Amino acid sequence: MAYDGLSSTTTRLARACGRQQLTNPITSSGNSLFVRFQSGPSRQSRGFQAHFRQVCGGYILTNSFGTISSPLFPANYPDNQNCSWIIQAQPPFNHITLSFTHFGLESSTTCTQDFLEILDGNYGDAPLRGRYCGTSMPHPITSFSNALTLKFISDSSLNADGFHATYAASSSACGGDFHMAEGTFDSPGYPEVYPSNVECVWNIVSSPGNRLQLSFM
Ligand SMILES: [Ca+2]
Repeated sequence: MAYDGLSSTTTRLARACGRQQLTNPITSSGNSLFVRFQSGPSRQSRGFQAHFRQVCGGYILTNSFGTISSPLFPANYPDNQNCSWIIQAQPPFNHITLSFTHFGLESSTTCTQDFLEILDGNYGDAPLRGRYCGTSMPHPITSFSNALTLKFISDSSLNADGFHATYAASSSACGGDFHMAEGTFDSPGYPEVYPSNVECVWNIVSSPGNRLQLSFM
Protein backbone atom coordinates (compact mmCIF):
# COMPACT_ATOMS: atom_id res chain seq x y z
CA MET A 1 0.00 0.00 0.00
CA ALA A 2 1.21 3.49 -0.79
CA TYR A 3 0.17 6.59 1.12
CA ASP A 4 0.51 10.26 0.22
CA GLY A 5 2.76 11.49 3.04
CA LEU A 6 4.87 10.24 5.92
CA SER A 7 2.54 7.67 7.51
CA SER A 8 -0.42 5.36 6.88
CA THR A 9 -2.77 7.97 8.36
CA THR A 10 -2.56 10.01 5.13
CA THR A 11 -4.49 9.43 1.88
CA ARG A 12 -3.99 5.97 0.39
CA LEU A 13 -2.86 6.22 -3.22
CA ALA A 14 -2.62 2.53 -4.14
CA ARG A 15 -3.18 -0.98 -2.80
CA ALA A 16 -2.18 -4.15 -4.62
CA CYS A 17 -1.90 -7.91 -4.02
CA GLY A 18 -1.68 -11.14 -6.04
CA ARG A 19 -0.61 -10.63 -9.63
CA GLN A 20 -2.15 -7.21 -9.87
CA GLN A 21 -0.12 -4.89 -12.04
CA LEU A 22 0.30 -1.30 -10.95
CA THR A 23 0.83 -0.02 -14.49
CA ASN A 24 0.57 3.73 -13.88
CA PRO A 25 3.18 5.49 -11.75
CA ILE A 26 1.95 6.73 -8.38
CA THR A 27 2.71 10.39 -7.72
CA SER A 28 2.62 12.07 -4.33
CA SER A 29 1.16 15.53 -3.88
CA GLY A 30 4.09 16.60 -1.69
CA ASN A 31 7.67 15.46 -1.18
CA SER A 32 6.99 12.19 0.68
CA LEU A 33 5.47 8.76 0.13
CA PHE A 34 4.82 6.02 2.70
CA VAL A 35 4.87 2.46 1.29
CA ARG A 36 3.95 -0.61 3.35
CA PHE A 37 4.45 -4.27 2.40
CA GLN A 38 2.91 -7.08 4.42
CA SER A 39 3.09 -10.84 3.87
CA GLY A 40 0.77 -13.42 5.40
CA PRO A 41 1.67 -16.73 7.13
CA SER A 42 1.04 -19.03 4.13
CA ARG A 43 2.55 -19.30 0.65
CA GLN A 44 5.28 -16.87 -0.37
CA SER A 45 5.74 -15.42 -3.85
CA ARG A 46 8.43 -13.46 -5.69
CA GLY A 47 7.37 -10.07 -4.50
CA PHE A 48 7.92 -6.83 -6.35
CA GLN A 49 10.48 -4.35 -7.55
CA ALA A 50 9.78 -0.62 -7.46
CA HIS A 51 11.60 2.49 -8.56
CA PHE A 52 11.11 6.03 -7.32
CA ARG A 53 12.34 9.37 -8.57
CA GLN A 54 11.79 12.99 -7.72
CA VAL A 55 9.49 14.75 -10.18
CA CYS A 56 8.66 18.44 -10.20
CA GLY A 57 5.19 19.83 -9.65
CA GLY A 58 2.50 19.24 -7.06
CA TYR A 59 -1.06 19.65 -5.91
CA ILE A 60 -1.51 22.58 -3.54
CA LEU A 61 -4.75 23.10 -1.64
CA THR A 62 -4.68 26.48 0.02
CA ASN A 63 -6.77 28.97 1.96
CA SER A 64 -3.75 31.18 2.39
CA PHE A 65 -0.73 32.11 0.28
CA GLY A 66 2.63 30.68 -0.69
CA THR A 67 5.30 30.65 -3.35
CA ILE A 68 6.06 28.46 -6.30
CA SER A 69 9.14 28.37 -8.51
CA SER A 70 10.77 26.46 -11.32
CA PRO A 71 13.07 23.53 -10.38
CA LEU A 72 16.37 24.61 -8.73
CA PHE A 73 15.39 28.32 -8.74
CA PRO A 74 17.29 30.72 -8.49
CA ALA A 75 19.80 28.46 -10.26
CA ASN A 76 19.05 27.51 -13.86
CA TYR A 77 16.34 24.91 -14.34
CA PRO A 78 17.41 21.55 -15.86
CA ASP A 79 16.73 20.46 -19.44
CA ASN A 80 13.79 18.20 -20.30
CA GLN A 81 11.49 19.22 -17.48
CA ASN A 82 7.76 18.56 -17.58
CA CYS A 83 6.27 19.96 -14.39
CA SER A 84 2.65 20.47 -13.49
CA TRP A 85 1.31 22.29 -10.44
CA ILE A 86 -2.33 22.62 -9.49
CA ILE A 87 -3.13 25.39 -7.02
CA GLN A 88 -6.68 25.11 -5.75
CA ALA A 89 -8.49 27.43 -3.35
CA GLN A 90 -10.12 25.92 -0.28
CA PRO A 91 -13.28 27.36 1.31
CA PRO A 92 -14.10 30.06 2.17
CA PHE A 93 -12.01 31.09 -0.83
CA ASN A 94 -12.76 30.16 -4.41
CA HIS A 95 -10.20 31.91 -6.61
CA ILE A 96 -6.41 31.86 -6.93
CA THR A 97 -4.23 34.85 -7.79
CA LEU A 98 -0.77 34.24 -9.14
CA SER A 99 1.77 37.11 -9.18
CA PHE A 100 5.24 36.73 -10.62
CA THR A 101 8.30 38.12 -8.86
CA HIS A 102 10.80 36.80 -11.40
CA PHE A 103 10.50 35.41 -14.90
CA GLY A 104 13.34 34.20 -17.14
CA LEU A 105 12.91 31.37 -19.63
CA GLU A 106 14.60 30.57 -22.92
CA SER A 107 13.18 32.94 -25.55
CA SER A 108 11.48 31.72 -28.70
CA THR A 109 9.04 33.62 -30.89
CA THR A 110 6.13 31.21 -30.40
CA CYS A 111 7.20 29.89 -26.98
CA THR A 112 7.80 26.38 -28.27
CA GLN A 113 11.24 25.73 -26.67
CA ASP A 114 10.79 26.36 -22.94
CA PHE A 115 7.50 27.77 -21.71
CA LEU A 116 5.06 28.13 -18.86
CA GLU A 117 1.34 27.62 -19.49
CA ILE A 118 -1.31 28.77 -17.05
CA LEU A 119 -4.71 27.08 -17.25
CA ASP A 120 -7.88 28.19 -15.48
CA GLY A 121 -8.96 25.01 -13.66
CA ASN A 122 -7.61 21.86 -12.09
CA TYR A 123 -7.74 19.57 -15.10
CA GLY A 124 -5.40 19.06 -18.08
CA ASP A 125 -7.52 20.67 -20.80
CA ALA A 126 -8.81 23.58 -18.73
CA PRO A 127 -9.02 26.94 -20.57
CA LEU A 128 -5.62 28.43 -21.35
CA ARG A 129 -5.00 31.82 -19.72
CA GLY A 130 -1.54 32.32 -21.16
CA ARG A 131 1.63 30.77 -22.50
CA TYR A 132 4.85 32.53 -21.52
CA CYS A 133 8.56 32.41 -22.32
CA GLY A 134 11.50 34.79 -22.49
CA THR A 135 11.96 37.49 -19.89
CA SER A 136 8.84 39.65 -20.01
CA MET A 137 7.05 39.22 -16.69
CA PRO A 138 3.47 37.91 -17.04
CA HIS A 139 0.75 40.11 -15.54
CA PRO A 140 -0.82 38.75 -12.34
CA ILE A 141 -3.59 36.25 -13.08
CA THR A 142 -6.66 35.56 -10.98
CA SER A 143 -8.57 32.38 -11.76
CA PHE A 144 -12.22 32.49 -12.84
CA SER A 145 -12.54 28.93 -11.51
CA ASN A 146 -11.27 27.81 -8.08
CA ALA A 147 -7.90 26.65 -9.39
CA LEU A 148 -4.95 27.46 -11.62
CA THR A 149 -2.79 24.81 -13.28
CA LEU A 150 0.81 25.66 -14.18
CA LYS A 151 2.63 23.57 -16.78
CA PHE A 152 6.35 24.16 -17.15
CA ILE A 153 8.22 22.59 -20.06
CA SER A 154 11.92 22.82 -20.89
CA ASP A 155 13.49 21.27 -23.97
CA SER A 156 16.88 19.57 -24.37
CA SER A 157 19.13 22.65 -24.68
CA LEU A 158 19.54 26.25 -23.47
CA ASN A 159 17.99 27.20 -20.17
CA ALA A 160 17.70 30.15 -17.79
CA ASP A 161 17.00 30.85 -14.14
CA GLY A 162 13.26 30.23 -14.42
CA PHE A 163 10.35 31.77 -12.56
CA HIS A 164 9.24 32.56 -9.05
CA ALA A 165 5.68 33.53 -8.17
CA THR A 166 3.43 34.14 -5.20
CA TYR A 167 -0.03 32.59 -5.10
CA ALA A 168 -2.90 33.57 -2.85
CA ALA A 169 -6.43 32.30 -2.31
CA SER A 170 -9.11 34.97 -2.66
CA SER A 171 -12.88 35.24 -2.61
CA SER A 172 -13.23 37.40 -5.71
CA ALA A 173 -12.48 36.69 -9.37
CA CYS A 174 -10.57 39.93 -9.49
CA GLY A 175 -8.35 41.68 -7.01
CA GLY A 176 -6.00 39.70 -4.83
CA ASP A 177 -3.64 39.51 -1.92
CA PHE A 178 -0.03 40.46 -2.41
CA HIS A 179 2.49 39.58 0.26
CA MET A 180 5.56 40.91 -1.46
CA ALA A 181 7.83 43.90 -1.79
CA GLU A 182 6.95 44.75 -5.39
CA GLY A 183 4.38 43.78 -7.97
CA THR A 184 1.90 44.90 -10.59
CA PHE A 185 -1.83 44.38 -11.00
CA ASP A 186 -4.53 45.62 -13.32
CA SER A 187 -8.27 45.84 -13.79
CA PRO A 188 -10.05 42.67 -14.96
CA GLY A 189 -9.25 41.84 -18.57
CA TYR A 190 -6.81 44.74 -18.98
CA PRO A 191 -5.94 46.04 -21.60
CA GLU A 192 -9.34 44.92 -22.90
CA VAL A 193 -12.61 46.39 -21.62
CA TYR A 194 -13.46 45.43 -18.04
CA PRO A 195 -16.75 43.61 -17.38
CA SER A 196 -19.76 45.33 -15.82
CA ASN A 197 -20.87 44.78 -12.23
CA VAL A 198 -17.58 43.68 -10.74
CA GLU A 199 -15.96 44.76 -7.53
CA CYS A 200 -12.29 44.04 -7.00
CA VAL A 201 -10.22 44.41 -3.85
CA TRP A 202 -6.47 44.23 -3.63
CA ASN A 203 -4.78 43.74 -0.28
CA ILE A 204 -1.10 44.61 -0.40
CA VAL A 205 1.18 43.83 2.51
CA SER A 206 4.95 44.23 2.50
CA SER A 207 7.42 43.43 5.25
CA PRO A 208 7.26 45.37 8.56
CA GLY A 209 9.26 48.58 8.77
CA ASN A 210 8.52 49.59 5.19
CA ARG A 211 5.94 51.75 3.43
CA LEU A 212 4.22 51.02 0.14
CA GLN A 213 4.23 53.27 -2.90
CA LEU A 214 1.49 52.81 -5.52
CA SER A 215 1.80 54.19 -9.06
CA PHE A 216 -0.80 53.97 -11.84
CA MET A 217 0.70 53.58 -15.31
CA1 LIG B 1 15.56 25.13 -23.31
